[in-house]
Amino acid sequence: MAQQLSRRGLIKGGAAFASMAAIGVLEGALPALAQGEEVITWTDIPANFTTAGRGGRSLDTRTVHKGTFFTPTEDFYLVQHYGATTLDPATYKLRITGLVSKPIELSLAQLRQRPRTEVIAGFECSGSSPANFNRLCGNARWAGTSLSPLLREAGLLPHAREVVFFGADKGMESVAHGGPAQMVEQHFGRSMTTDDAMKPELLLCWEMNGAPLDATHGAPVRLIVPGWYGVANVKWLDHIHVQDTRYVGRFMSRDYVTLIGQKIGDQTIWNETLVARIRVKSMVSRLTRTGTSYTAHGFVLNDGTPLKSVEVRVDNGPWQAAQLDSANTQYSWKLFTYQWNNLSAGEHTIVSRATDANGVVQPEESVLADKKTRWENYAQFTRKFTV
Ligand SMILES: Nc1nc2c(c(=O)[nH]1)N[C@H]1C(S)=C(S)[C@@H](COP(=O)(O)O)O[C@H]1N2
Ligand SMILES: [Mo]
Repeated sequence: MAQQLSRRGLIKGGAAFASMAAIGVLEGALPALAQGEEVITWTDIPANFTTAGRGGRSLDTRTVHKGTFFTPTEDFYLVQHYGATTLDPATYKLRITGLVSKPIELSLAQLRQRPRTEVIAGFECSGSSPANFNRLCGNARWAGTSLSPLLREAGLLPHAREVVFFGADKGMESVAHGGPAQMVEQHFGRSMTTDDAMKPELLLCWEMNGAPLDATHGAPVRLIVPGWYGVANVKWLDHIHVQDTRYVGRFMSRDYVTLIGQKIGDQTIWNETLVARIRVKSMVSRLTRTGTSYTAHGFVLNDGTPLKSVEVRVDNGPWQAAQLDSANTQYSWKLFTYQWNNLSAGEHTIVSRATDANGVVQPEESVLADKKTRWENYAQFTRKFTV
């Protein structure tokens, strides 16, 4: 089964992940442990599972979350379909074109003069899955300027329906719409409705975790769409185009589409939907022990809907309430901990599930059995460890 993204498409299976060029997570310093506290190693990840990353970066195969609220920038995973692009900040221009009353072109300096806003947002690549130990996610503080006032200044025309965000990165794509396949060079592009694009939380971002955005994360400017999967957060953003029809580029129609069988009465419909807002997902990411006291640390990613509960279950015991961290914000990942005492020597399992205020419960893996595509792996993730 195809499991991951590569620079040009899919790489098959876990072993090939080792040669993957598109994604890197750097092993960073562990946060200080309390006196007598030790980290328990997961046994669900093979000890010899190693991956090489781009530019000498290496993937941390054991943890996606080392206990800090913000993912250090050098630990933040990377995905780029056409490779990383370097743009010259001195000549950079952001253009807004299409169905607007006043097209806009701004230099980086002009953009940076606009009111500064910050948002804490966590996101996950929708290709993150148990096959890669769900590591393709992170949480950061992003700063830049709000998108909606700029779109308002450009003046969306009454028949504007769709806002397309193009990156400067591009690649050759095979296009066969009712004729022989042709190779066409295309920019990375993603879109959303004008209503979604006008939401106040969207950010034209030039700063990550208090430092200038780096080239791998989309410098000089990327889009941040809090509450949406990684793919919506267009890096190297240099062109926003407004139109009256849906944009159906590769990353909106061929990739990043979820096909799942849905039972409606006695019928199953095969619904294909766009990867957009993050479906509520939690995972236990770190386990520590102090004497006979154990603490599970984990996080929830979702679309910003308030959470009703996060629960943790050890072995096949009852679901127990976890504690949410006070640092959590609407669009951050939501850290949680669960503490308990005593475990018999041997193998154990631990799993978490989150429920949002609308009553949406993170499903068991079996519920997603009829999902035929590899995106949006939000099932409960059972971890294994030995004491
Ligand atoms: N221009 C551009 N933006 C992009 C991509 C890309 O290939 N090109 N990849 C997307 C995907 S699939 C993900 S998951 C996120 C990853 O963001 P990060 O590399 O900063 O973690 O960027 C998104 N933005
Ligand atoms: Mo992604």
